[in-house]
Amino acid sequence: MSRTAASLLREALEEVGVRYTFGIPGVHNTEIYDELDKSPSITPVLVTDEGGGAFMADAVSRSGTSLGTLVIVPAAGVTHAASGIGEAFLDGIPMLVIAGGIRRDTGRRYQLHEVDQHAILKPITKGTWLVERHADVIPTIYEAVRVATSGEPGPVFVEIPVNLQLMTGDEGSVPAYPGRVAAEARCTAAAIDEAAGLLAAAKTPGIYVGWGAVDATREVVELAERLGAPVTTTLQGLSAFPANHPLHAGFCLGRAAVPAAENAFKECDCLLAVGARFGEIATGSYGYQPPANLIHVDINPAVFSANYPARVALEGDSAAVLRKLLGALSAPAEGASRRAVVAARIAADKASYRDEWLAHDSKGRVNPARFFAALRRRLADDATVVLDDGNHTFLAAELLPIHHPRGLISPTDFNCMGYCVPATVGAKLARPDAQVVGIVGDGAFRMTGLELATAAALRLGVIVFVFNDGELAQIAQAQEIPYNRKTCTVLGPLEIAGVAQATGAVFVHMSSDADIERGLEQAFATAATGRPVLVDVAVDYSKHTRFTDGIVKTNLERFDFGTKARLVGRALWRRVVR
Ligand SMILES: Cc1ncc(C[n+]2csc(CCOP(=O)(O)OP(=O)(O)O)c2C)c(N)n1
Ligand SMILES: [Mg+2]
Repeated sequence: MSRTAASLLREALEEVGVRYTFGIPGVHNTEIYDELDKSPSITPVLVTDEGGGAFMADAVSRSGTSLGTLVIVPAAGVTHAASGIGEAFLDGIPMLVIAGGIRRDTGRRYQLHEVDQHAILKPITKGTWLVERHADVIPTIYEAVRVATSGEPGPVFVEIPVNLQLMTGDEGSVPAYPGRVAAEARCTAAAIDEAAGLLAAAKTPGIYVGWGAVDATREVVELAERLGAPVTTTLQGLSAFPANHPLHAGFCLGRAAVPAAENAFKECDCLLAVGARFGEIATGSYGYQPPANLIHVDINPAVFSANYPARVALEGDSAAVLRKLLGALSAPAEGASRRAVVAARIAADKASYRDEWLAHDSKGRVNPARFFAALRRRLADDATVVLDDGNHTFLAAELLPIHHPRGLISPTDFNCMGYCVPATVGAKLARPDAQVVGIVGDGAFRMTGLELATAAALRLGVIVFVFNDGELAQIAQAQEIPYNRKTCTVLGPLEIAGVAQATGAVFVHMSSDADIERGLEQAFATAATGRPVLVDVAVDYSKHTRFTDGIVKTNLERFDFGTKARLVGRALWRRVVR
């Protein structure tokens, strides 16, 4: 049959199960948009900026309900979207990026949007394809989706030249969609036995989980309970273990961790890491040294021994590998007693850290611990919390317990500010019946806050809390000790109420602790009516997170004597001359 590439693309996207596409039409993709308009199962979403669109697609994928997909214009759409594509790439999130392409049939040069898009996207995608014939459209999309979703997931890019979209051509023999690649354990039985032996013999075993364990929560809980082992998480993996489980110690490892996690892992003699890469943020700037008995489970073998040597490396899907491990590991005799001791210590450490925060004088502003405690009481267990990048990220990581797998999403290793507001849109589209709240710094809010207009147009009842401290705090705090001045980290004024009015969001203000309950009540009640809510939170940032203090110390210590002396000397001198 003779069909346009746009119609073939629509068929492929429907087969793959795409629910939403994000982007902006242009002359190179209006044929695709016209096809999507006819689709019974796909809704094309008009975004404010393709960068926001990419964060929305990322959040759809992180929600786990369908594959986040972009349909954008070449060149300018691609470069705008690149921040979100990069985030998905470093965070291991599947994403299908489709852009129109210039005409390949005219021989003309200097066409509109004529750049090598593949060269731009190569370092931040798992693969790129240029479709050259109508018959290749469907097989190319199926192959791109296979690559995006298998192994460690990531974004893929397909360019469809506009001449193929406009004109018909032979569709060839259309293959059936093969479906998702089955998750499996690729490790040997001997390696499983070795790991089970190490865990059974350990006196103080511990478990460290990342985003790669987010679909293996049941297995991790079973293992932790059997071993009586504490569980700590990476930033991206905060939701991979329920924070209301007694063995949940908290965020991070080492001195950048919350006290419960730092203490629970201080004497760990065998660490089981699942779906985590020991990256910079997840280790508090490499401030933690794992024990020699490190068992590392990951679907991507490249992560093994990249930063710390693994005694046993178990390749494969986390849940599949852990099921094998559970099969080989009988409960150690001391498991139950250890469990009680570990849980009691965690409970005591969590309570004293919380009390330390609640006792902190926020001088009339909103105390972060009080805010998060009140927010937690309003959230259902299966709510989605979306973070951005900044001090608020680590406050949430330390003070807001997450109860549900995929219940917290954050831009982690690409670390791209501007993620939160658009990602709340994507998360709410993906799970319309769930509560979706975003927490964003006032700096990051300026970057993509106008996507609230997209939320309003779609009648999405999301709540965005802006932590309004007037600074780029995460960096300003790191400037305090070495520089004793805040160069380019103090923000000019922004009337957040005006942004709410301009975008069609309902505005709520919280200026002190006294406003928290009333503000939350109003925000949740309004969001339930299908309107976005923008909450201006006059947050108090005068108390640092454990994470910030931990990484500052770790990094200062690591400098050689000469550098340390120069930095300390400069800081002291500035204190004198000020
Ligand atoms: C696109 C981008 N630009 C700059 C940074 C560096 N950076 C990391 S955190 C941060 C501060 C963010 O400020 P804000 O959004 O106000 O959050 P806060 O730290 O105040 O909670 C900055 C500038 C980044 N991660 N991403
Ligand atoms: Mg700020």
